Amino acid sequence: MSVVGIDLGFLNCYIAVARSGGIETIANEYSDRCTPACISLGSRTRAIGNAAKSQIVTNVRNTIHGFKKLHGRSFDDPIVQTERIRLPYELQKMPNGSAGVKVRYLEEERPFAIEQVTGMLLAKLKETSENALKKPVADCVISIPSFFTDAERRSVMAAAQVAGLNCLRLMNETTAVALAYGIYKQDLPPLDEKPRNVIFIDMGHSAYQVSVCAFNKGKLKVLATTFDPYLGGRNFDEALVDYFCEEFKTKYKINVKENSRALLRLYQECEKLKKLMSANASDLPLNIECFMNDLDVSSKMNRAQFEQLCASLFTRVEPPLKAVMEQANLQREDISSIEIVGGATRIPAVKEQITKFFLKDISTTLNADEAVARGCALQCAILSPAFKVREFSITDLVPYSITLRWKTSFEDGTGECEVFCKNHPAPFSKVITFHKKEPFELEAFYTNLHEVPYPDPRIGSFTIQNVFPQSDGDSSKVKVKVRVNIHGIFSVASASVIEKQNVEGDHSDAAMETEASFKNESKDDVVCRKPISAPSDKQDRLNQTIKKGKVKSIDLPIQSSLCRQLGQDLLNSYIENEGKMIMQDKLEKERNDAKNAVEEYVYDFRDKLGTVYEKFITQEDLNKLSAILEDTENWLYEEGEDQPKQIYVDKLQELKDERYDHLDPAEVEKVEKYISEAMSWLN
Ligand code: ATP
Ligand code: K
Ligand code: MG
Repeated sequence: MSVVGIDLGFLNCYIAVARSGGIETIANEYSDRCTPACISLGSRTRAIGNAAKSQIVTNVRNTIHGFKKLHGRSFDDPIVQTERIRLPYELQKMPNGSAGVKVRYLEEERPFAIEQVTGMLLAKLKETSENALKKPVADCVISIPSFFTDAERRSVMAAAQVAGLNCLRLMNETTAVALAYGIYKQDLPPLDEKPRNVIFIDMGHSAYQVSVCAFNKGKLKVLATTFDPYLGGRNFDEALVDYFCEEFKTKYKINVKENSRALLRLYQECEKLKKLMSANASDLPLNIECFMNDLDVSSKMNRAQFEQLCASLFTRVEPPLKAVMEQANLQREDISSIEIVGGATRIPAVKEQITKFFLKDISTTLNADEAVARGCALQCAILSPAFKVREFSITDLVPYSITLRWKTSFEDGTGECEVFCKNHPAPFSKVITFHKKEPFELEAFYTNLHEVPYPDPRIGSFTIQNVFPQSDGDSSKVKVKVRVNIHGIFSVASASVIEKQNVEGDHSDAAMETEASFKNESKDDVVCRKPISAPSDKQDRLNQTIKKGKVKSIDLPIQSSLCRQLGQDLLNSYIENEGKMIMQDKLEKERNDAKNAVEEYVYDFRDKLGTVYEKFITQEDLNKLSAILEDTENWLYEEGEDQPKQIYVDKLQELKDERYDHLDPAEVEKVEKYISEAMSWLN
């Protein structure tokens, strides 16, 4: 059992793990705790994370980044089309209509679905955590924005599967932060007292999220969440880029936007400048050498100018703050603390907007970069039976209200029922009772599309099968369980028919058909120590019969058709392909290592010939060996530049054999022993 939390950021990913009793954020092979959400495809191998980031400017069209918003969307989705304009690599419509990327990989033009792209990134993060924990990792908790719809959530779940991860929970980013804040707090009010209300604010690279949570001893409840899904650090970068592009047009007569490489460099420099301006209000320089047409460009900016330039962006900070207070029905004085995380909250003007609204100082006690990952790892620890952690109950919420619609047999009408209102506690199950004589279909959709940052209200349709009239011709009473699960995903989880054993039926049942009555079943799985598996169709198809006095309940099969759902076959092919690519990367790495070994041997041997071997080698042997080394070196740059691994392995062996052919093995051994002892002494 592994305990791993992953902050899957638009720009930056972080991993936290449970190790030696505590939660810690871990570093990758570059000793960096931040892994860039970036993948670079090459002719032989993939680079993921830091290695890929350095290729953004050099391998422009095959380096993928900024893809978090493509999940669960069709290629024609307006958001996908907006993102597409910004991206320096090509997007492509996949055969199922969803958005994918088109890049060159292994000397071939290749499409990758978004689940594959995020799958690659997650596989890298998995590997990093395996290296840190020194054991295989599967179980984890992954963060997502609280505003993600079902299609987006399911797409991230699929990506986790592609990476070989078992995601125990998709956790809303601000909820993860709330858990990281609350779990160690010793002074939370007792259960029977007024809770402590805390505001959590996360502004990352691509989005801005706010939530308000109520804390009591051992529990947290999310009261409301609000967001601007299109406001983040990148908008400020864009404002700077636009400004300098205009300036350079007149100053240098260059059109930066026509040159994707120059544009990417300008983005990088503007991001740096933006960060510097957070710490420094005076004029700061922007210098880029050999920018375009061998031209060096330079300019400057100060914080006041920046704030003026981004004035319209800063006005977007307040509305979600106002909305969250309204939704939770709270006043400023009800708020104990305001906690901010996410890189872009470091911008002074963003902080000012928040302080101005709450008339209160903001707290920066949480680690702005790592709190999301830490919260996810804590949640993973709570869910893991193998790990002992303080009991802490987390109640999240349903971000958008959900309605069910079905056909009624009367006047060709339709019935409708809002099953979850906005901000309803989640995870949660409810049972709705229908009176039906035949199989029926339930359509689930978002009630108020204008609240949802997604173009399609449909969630999915669910057909309740095997429904027949009672033996007396009456409608059957069908109980349908709907739920929003631990990932925040809606489903019709199960259905059963109540069969009357005696015939003295209630004849008014038929008249009730249009009305579905429902009851709240349970706030299920809020504190759970076992991973909850999503309800499988197989389970639903088990026609289990439970005899209960005079009635028996028979489970009914449900056929679900979810919007933008990845089919199992496609998912399997992605899983298989990821395995192949991992193998290809591994083979390529081994090949490279074998080649490097030859190169190193040549240098090391030459070095020793001139020093330690000199005393016991004849001039003739020395000349021969030097020639061999020179030949090998030349070979490495020419014919041997690009050979299969075995060729290098053989080459290395040849060199080793030559050494013993021309040198006294006993002497060589003595020298090697002496060197290794000296090295260990130095260490
Ligand atoms: P998202 O949450 O949207 O998925 P993310 O989690 O990858 O994105 P973060 O790592 O929280 O994003 O934040 C990255 C953003 O914060 C970048 O735009 C970066 O430039 C910005 N940022 C980081 N440090 C500073 C700073 N000192 N001043 C201004 N901006 C900063
Ligand atoms: K992040
Ligand atoms: Mg983030």
